[in-house]
Amino acid sequence: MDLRKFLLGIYLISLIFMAHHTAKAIDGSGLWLPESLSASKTTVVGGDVADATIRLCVNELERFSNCDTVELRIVSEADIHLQGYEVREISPGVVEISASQPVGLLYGSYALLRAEQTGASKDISSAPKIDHRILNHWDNLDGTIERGYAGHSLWQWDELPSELSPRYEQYARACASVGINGTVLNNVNASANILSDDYLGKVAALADVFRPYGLKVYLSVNFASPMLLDSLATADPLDTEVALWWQKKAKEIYSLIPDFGGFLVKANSEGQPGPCDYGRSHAQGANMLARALEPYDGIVMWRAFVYSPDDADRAKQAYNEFEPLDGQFDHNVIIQIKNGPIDFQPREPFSPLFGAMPHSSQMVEFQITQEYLGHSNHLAYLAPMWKEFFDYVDCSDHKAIAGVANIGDATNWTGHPMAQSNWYAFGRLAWDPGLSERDIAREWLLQSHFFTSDKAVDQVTDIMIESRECVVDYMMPMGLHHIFAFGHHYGPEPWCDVPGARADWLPKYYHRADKEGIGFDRSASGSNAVGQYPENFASIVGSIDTCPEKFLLWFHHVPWRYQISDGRTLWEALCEHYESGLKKAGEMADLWITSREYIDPYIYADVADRLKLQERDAKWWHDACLLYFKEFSGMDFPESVTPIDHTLDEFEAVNLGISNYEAPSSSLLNNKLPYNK
Ligand code: BDP
Repeated sequence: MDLRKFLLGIYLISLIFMAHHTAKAIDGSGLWLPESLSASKTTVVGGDVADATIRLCVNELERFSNCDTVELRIVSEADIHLQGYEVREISPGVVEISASQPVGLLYGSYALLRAEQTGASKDISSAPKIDHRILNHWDNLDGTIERGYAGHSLWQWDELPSELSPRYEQYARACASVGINGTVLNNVNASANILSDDYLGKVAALADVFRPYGLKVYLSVNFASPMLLDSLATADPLDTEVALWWQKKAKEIYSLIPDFGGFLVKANSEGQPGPCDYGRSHAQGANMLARALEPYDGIVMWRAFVYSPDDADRAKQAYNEFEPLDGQFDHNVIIQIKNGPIDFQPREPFSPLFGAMPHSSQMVEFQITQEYLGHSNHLAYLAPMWKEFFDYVDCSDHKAIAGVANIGDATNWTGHPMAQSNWYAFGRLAWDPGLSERDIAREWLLQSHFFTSDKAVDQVTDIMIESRECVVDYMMPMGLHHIFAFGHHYGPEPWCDVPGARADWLPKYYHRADKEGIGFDRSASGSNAVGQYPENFASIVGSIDTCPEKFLLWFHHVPWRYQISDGRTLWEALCEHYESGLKKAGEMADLWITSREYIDPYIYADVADRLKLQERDAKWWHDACLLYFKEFSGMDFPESVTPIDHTLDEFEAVNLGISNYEAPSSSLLNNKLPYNK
């Protein structure tokens, strides 16, 4: 061949390769997964080379590890915990990974790749602290995602089962790389259709893609499915026909998906059907389903997110309803409890149900999607929030843990590029709640393809670590909660009144601002929600004088002139928190700018724009809330407060008019907010 043509060919191929490589590096589609190819040789020792999971290990290691040789070894269960692994560098360039199951080898392989990418030691021995580490997708069958801010659902129901998007496998790979081993595919506000023959075939196709990655499929089910799908007269859990219907359904599911994980159920909550419709208890409902799944080792995750409009304090209701049922649940039922007693607020104390049902299995549900933390517009690294929960609640005897996913079909998966870190951190903490939020942030930063130099790592780690407290400060400091705009939960509306709406869906129910003070009195002389907590916690938060500032307005109605321990009045302290949130949001944006040279230009620009928007939203929260609360406090702003150039009326007139599955665009916000006008 003509040498010039040959060289031109090579040149073109390398251009294509570079373009491809660069494109992947900047659009966020590659997540934290390794991308640079290497040429290691992998030897399989003592494992079944035909096993699909072992084949995956070989494939990942041969493509991405920089070791000369990696030996994979299956050992006995007595030596290594079921899903655990041991990685040992036995001589320079030669690493051995041992596990008792193929999936352990897979986790060990990803641990080795992680160590290589982050420069950590290659001698690692690890086993998950919690068996089932599950993502909950609130995806509807029409492709929308409830509280999803990264586009539409990943699941292309119209194309399944015949067409399989390559993203399904990439999703499973990302999950497995951080140890996530379960996924609930559909919204807890479940359509009964997910259990139709048609949809089960589609679900089975996804399960087939996920299986080699150790990722089990679960489904959210509608408790009234027997009525909705097959016109049974009732869904009463004690009705024999109903129980039989579920048994047959379970048999059908397991014939298609032999390793199906089980059901997630939202019952008698926010209008969903459930056993209480027939005068039966949550335990009777859950057990009926659990017995249908029992022969196949399936589990039921039964949510404790229940509250009714007429009870005095919503924060007490899950406990009131579930604690008396302790001991009545079958062994394969796990009570799935949100981390806090209300609803995924930027800060809540832990739910008092944890630890209060010693004879029942419990699991925590976190929300990774930022329904209440600025959607995909705001940077909020959530590991510090989850660690705060683990500081109070010991999950070591929990069998499972769930996180409501922030994943959609957006090119970068999570909308905000930095929100990938929350998917990552959820997986890492689900594996080991003892890991530190800072270490996880650094790990993610070093593996994400956004940063062109390790120099960015320190600065951006600081941004991440501060970010959640920053959001708390500019939105709802000192224990304030749920003062969001109605419906979409973006932006402030402490004044919100919706005629006919349930009181417990409105901010005034929660902040209770009046001429005397602000906050919800949950002390012994108030709703006595503190009485549901263990004595060592209750005695501290129960008194206005010892309650930590971060929970003060959660547990107490505090007079505006109340002296906080350092001599400031409550009003001054509240103003300072809003001010500090605003300041921190500005600092995050500035720090990002100073890291510019170490950040991929596309990601740099995208995040810089979002940080600017976040800073303006922080000003919006600051201005609107301070003006509103000032009407009650009747006190002036301290001098430190950044001037507010707009009136409360202008903020009250803001109406974004968006649904519960979109983040407002910056042009919508520019248009609706009083700034720039
Ligand atoms: C709330 C959401 C709502 C969910 C509900 C739940 O606003 O969309 O359906 O929780 O968890 O946070 O069931």
